[in-house]
Amino acid sequence: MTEHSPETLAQPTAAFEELDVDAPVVGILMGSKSDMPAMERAEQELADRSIRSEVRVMSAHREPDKVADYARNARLRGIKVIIAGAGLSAALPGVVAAHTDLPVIGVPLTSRTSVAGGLDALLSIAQMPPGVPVACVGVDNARNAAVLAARILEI
Ligand code: RP5
Repeated sequence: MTEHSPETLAQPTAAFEELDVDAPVVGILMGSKSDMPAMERAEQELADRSIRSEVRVMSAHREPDKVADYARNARLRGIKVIIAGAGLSAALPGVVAAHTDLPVIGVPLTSRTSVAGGLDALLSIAQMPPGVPVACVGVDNARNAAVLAARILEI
């Protein structure tokens, strides 16, 4: 019979206690607070499917270190898919994909000074170089990003 000291028994118990069953599996990012109305549709679609998500505002251009930290830590925190919406020169999804190998879904957004109805953001997200993929949904179509995330998760 194997003998267990109180110390060895305590280790698995402590590890189990650290598991957070409510931890989000999808990260929803956006470059500005002004993107929130469009991106809330992704959060709603995921909630309707009982998929846990978290919402964060961070700009690839204005807060590059914050974006890199989030992307690098996402997998360890239990995130499985990242949805990133941005307008104008929409670098956020690509920068996130540069710092993680999790699937990243980009949402090109229109904003007050968009060019050609969001074509600027659409091309910024879709035209990633080979080896650093970002999935791209339609302009302002955050709901489709959530549906695609659900399919990736097979939920
Ligand atoms: C992008 O610039 C954001 O994603 C947003 O769509 C756009 C405008 O941002 P604000 O000027 O409203 O902060 O970075």
